[in-house]
Amino acid sequence: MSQASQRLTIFSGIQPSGMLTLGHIAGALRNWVALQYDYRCFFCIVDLHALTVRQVPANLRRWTLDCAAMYLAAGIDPAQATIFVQSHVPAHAELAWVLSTFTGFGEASRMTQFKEKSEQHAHNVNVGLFAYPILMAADILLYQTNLVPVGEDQKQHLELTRDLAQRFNNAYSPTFTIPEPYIPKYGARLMSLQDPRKKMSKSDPNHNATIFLADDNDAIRRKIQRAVTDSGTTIEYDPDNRPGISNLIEIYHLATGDPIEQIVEHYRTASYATFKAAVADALVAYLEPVRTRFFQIRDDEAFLADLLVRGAREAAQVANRTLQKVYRKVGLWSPKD
Ligand code: ATP
Ligand code: LTN
Repeated sequence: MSQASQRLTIFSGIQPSGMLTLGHIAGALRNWVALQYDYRCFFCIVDLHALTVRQVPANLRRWTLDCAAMYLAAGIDPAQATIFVQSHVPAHAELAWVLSTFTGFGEASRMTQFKEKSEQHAHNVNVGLFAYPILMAADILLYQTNLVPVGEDQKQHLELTRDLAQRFNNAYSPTFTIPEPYIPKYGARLMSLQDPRKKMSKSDPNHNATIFLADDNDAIRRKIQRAVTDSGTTIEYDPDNRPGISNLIEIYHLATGDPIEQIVEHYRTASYATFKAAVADALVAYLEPVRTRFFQIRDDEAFLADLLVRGAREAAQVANRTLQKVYRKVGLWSPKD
């Protein structure tokens, strides 16, 4: 067996439903990059998931390529990892159908993301939004995934994925690897700069709430300077009681790699204005090279198309093997029977 095939597997994905944000680096991309040389990695652009919210077709197409370019700009090495678009590998939707027949209605109704998104999109609470975590389970289980690096909000979906895998394995015979979440200690939930009790999101209508990875230096500085904090006077890390300032400390940590304790020690008595200026400087220095690489890579659509076609081919080989096993176990007839 070659070394590559002995490595454990990682799967993760991001929806191409807007320009990616600092939250995606903090909760996902940074860890994908750190783990990519030790694992067999599949990094997916989950476009079918994005359909659960009504999309402008031209935007969805554009954001799909943006997303691929951003994976590379953030440091994913295409020689190591397989990068592909979910809808290019039909096995995802097919396994999701089978898994949906193993999912309880009540179980799916308890997903907090479904409850939140149904409130946000009250005019379009569609069945796809309800089935969203089942498609996510299919994404993960098709690749016999060991580890799923995600932000904190995805923990509950991972639990459902594990439950479904176990249920199927128990009903038939071992079929799926049971995946573990990989959630970072800091940056697992970067908060909105305008309302630090809410997650930073690419779809927030208030653009001042979110650092987009294509924001220029002026926009980054302006957004950090305007970030909502509290009326305290010390720089302390206390996410429950001081969420605004704690979020800025996490952003500083993300941008510099300095330990949280050291940052707090250094800035404890600084004014909020001084600390915000330091956060803005650090973030500009951190994001500028990512943005420059992004625009270079994004310019070459032929290269991106080639990468994604190859990625889908590689992914389909692995995915189809699992899907065929599942079809056989549940009793779907095939001419080979
Ligand atoms: P949106 O940003 O539009 O709310 P989303 O979070 O629902 O999107 P994706 O964009 O698909 O969904 O997120 C993909 C990955 O990025 C997930 O692992 C998620 O946990 C992580 N992520 C997204 N936003 C943040 C954030 N603010 N902090 C930490 N991780 C995040
Ligand atoms: N639901 C995730 C995106 C996602 C995902 C996945 C993440 C879809 N399929 C598989 C990890 C593994 C979200 O963050 N909204």
